Amino acid sequence: MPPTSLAILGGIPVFAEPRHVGTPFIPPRELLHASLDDILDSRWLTNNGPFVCSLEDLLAKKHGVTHAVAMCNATIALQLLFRALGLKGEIIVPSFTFIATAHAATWERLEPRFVEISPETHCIDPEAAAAAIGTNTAALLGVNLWGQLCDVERLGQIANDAGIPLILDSAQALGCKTKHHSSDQPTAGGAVASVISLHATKVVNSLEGGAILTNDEALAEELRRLRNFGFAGYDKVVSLGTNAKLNEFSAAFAIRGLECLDNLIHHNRKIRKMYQENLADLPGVSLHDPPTSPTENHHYAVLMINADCPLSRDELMLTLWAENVLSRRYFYPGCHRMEPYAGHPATCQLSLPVTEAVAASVLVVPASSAVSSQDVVLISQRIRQALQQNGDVRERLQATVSA
Ligand code: T4K
Repeated sequence: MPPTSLAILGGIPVFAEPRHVGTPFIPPRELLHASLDDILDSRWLTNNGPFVCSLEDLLAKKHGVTHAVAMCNATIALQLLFRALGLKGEIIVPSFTFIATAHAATWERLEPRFVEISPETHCIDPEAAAAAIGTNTAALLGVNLWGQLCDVERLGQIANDAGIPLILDSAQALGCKTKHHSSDQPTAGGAVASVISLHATKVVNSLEGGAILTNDEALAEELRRLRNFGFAGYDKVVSLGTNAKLNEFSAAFAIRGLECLDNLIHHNRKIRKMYQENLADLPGVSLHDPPTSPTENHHYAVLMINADCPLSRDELMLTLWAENVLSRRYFYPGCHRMEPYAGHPATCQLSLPVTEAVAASVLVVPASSAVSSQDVVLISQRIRQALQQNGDVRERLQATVSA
């Protein structure tokens, strides 16, 4: 059957309901209901309850570390980690990341020093990080973007040589493995700790949530105190803590999700492969698939739209939005181009050409458990059609802008 007209040109959107990049995974409802009954029966709702403890055990085993400290979200987890490590001064971070990475540091009065990424992986460029280390550098923060690991081995060497800790923002990287280990090891490369997110949009979620993974027992103990007002016993407060606890239902939700993780990753891999095959012959469109990335959670399907594409990245995005395909230009325009960093004297003149080029080319398309093979076929068809009818599409978009 010939495809119907593009929605931007007056046709009917290919989907009646929006298709998102990260629609949450909902574990089997009967299992969630059973967990909820257990929680209600026990009347233990939060404060390090049995589900939180089980989740921590599962996450620690899954990632090959001795401690997982559950938190209310990954942003606060990063903040508490910086605080527990007593960091002061600058922290080296890639600019191409979700803004929470930089904001968490700034909330803790650290100054993010933004550095370049590798164009192949989109993760922090280790040599750029090494070049940025100075006397005021407190830590090196690698971000495991798109569910893949950054070059943790090289970053670990650099941090070690400089005598500073390597920290990993693994918010997107739950379940990822290094090429050197058969078990999951996000703290590889000597990282002192790694922070995962369990936000609704992640491969497995706890509605809101996160966890810090570490092999450092003293650090884990301090993090447990910091997330609970600084309590070290019933009446004993030993430090300036806050409330960063995860509740029991969130923990149960994540446990049920983790039971499905292998299937989810299998599904994600299939979806990404389908995008790759369906879009292979289109000019200027490719799936980001770095060769250095042996195992991932494949949670994001990231298209690179370059100058050979008959439509710009933004034109293609708007065309897809009209189809109810809510593709995203993560992490445009880069943290250094967002406030408060863009207006900050230390950052306002900063030029990061690779970051800016990547941020101008990335288009993340719907993937994850809520996207079916048939969805990928339809989305790919619409992309193909949009490129074929690029003249009409551009004309319509320009008319919309000037109206
Ligand atoms: N570091 C990195 C590298 C990160 O990527 C993130 C988070 C963090 C740190 C901080 O972790 P958390 O503190 O959040 O634990 C989303 C997520 O909100 C954010 O967690 C994630 N990274 C980021 C990459 O994406 P937005 O604002 O772009 O999208 P959002 O939340 O509006 O959701 C995306 C789509 O999913 C929506 O368009 C609708 C759909 N959706 C969303 C929610 C929340 C649903 O269908 N149901 C839902 O419940 O940030």
